[in-house]
Amino acid sequence: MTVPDTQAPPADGVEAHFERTIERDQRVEPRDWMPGRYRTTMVRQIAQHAHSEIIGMQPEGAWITRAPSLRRKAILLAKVQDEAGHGLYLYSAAETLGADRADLTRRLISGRQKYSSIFNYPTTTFADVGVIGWLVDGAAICNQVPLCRSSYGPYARAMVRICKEESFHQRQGYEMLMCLMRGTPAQREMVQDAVDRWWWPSLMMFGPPDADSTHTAQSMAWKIKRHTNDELRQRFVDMTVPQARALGVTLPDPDLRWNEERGHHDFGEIDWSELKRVISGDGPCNAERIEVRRAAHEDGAWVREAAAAHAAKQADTAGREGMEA
Ligand code: FAQ
Repeated sequence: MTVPDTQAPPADGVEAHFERTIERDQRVEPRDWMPGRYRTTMVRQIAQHAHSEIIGMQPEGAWITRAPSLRRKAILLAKVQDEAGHGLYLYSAAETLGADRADLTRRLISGRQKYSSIFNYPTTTFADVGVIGWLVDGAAICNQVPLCRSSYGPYARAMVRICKEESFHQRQGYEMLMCLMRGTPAQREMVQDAVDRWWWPSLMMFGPPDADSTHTAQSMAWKIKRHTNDELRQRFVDMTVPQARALGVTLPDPDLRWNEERGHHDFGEIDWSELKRVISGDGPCNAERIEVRRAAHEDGAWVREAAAAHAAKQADTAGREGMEA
């Protein structure tokens, strides 16, 4: 692991200062002392999040050349480009913790670091692009708005801008689906089919149930996470049901109903074995996603080499000018 966990033991009071920062809801900043496990946890979560944004460009990106109009193509290009931008903010946030970006990329393409399960499903029709905007960005917003108050400063700040853009993405997805639902019966069927395929994987984005979540308790204590996986999943269901009704689609869950007593929707059992399978590399598109990422990385080697050569030349020239002055 390249994450430096080798800081000298904290001088008296430094650990107490960290605890107080958390307790008072202040931000931990890159130069502050932090426990090695806090640093490792932050790098793990931020790197997985960055990888998700970058791999997440692929399912929708596959439709850029096949978008049904110039307007839809321009919107989709901008969205996919935003996702690349989110990945870059997040890799930069990971670097503030001492992580090395090249190393994170190696970990992703060698399967040693995870990315969100949701991006291992195929996009078989253009309606999938709308449903990703509505459900996947919708779930991402639910999960990420509380992360704007995460205890690690650079991550929390990156999340503010990311959430603004994700909200816009969610609206464009919903708008596209509205448009399709006002179209032909075949277009409405296409939307319903996409909803049927993406609903359950979207619920899995929030992670395993609380009882099986390895990191939630510690991440909540450190105020990295502000809500548990199940709390956020419930919030997403409650938020999405009325939107589905307005859209005129049926969510594929016969057990989904309002529970007056709880003040929430009840919903059916999630197939956790599917989430485990997809996380462990055996989803419908895992191999393809990694292969595409690996090829893009290898194809980009000349750009990295040229940029490094240019930087070295600039430094050399600046050094010589400095000596002559
Ligand atoms: N997929 O103990 P927990 C997006 C792993 S961005 C894969 O509950 P934690 C934007 C977890 O890492 C979507 N792995 O873990 C977009 C851990 O493994 P580890 C990404 C999963 O961290 C939209 C193990 O299982 N968002 O959509 C998943 O407390 C449209 C145990 O789990 C983020 O990354 C999963 N679904 O909670 C882009 C948000 N769930 O590391 C393009 C930030 C769990 O021990 C198009 N991350 N795992 O080997 C988080 O909020 C948290 O990390 C959770 C997981 C909630 C994802």
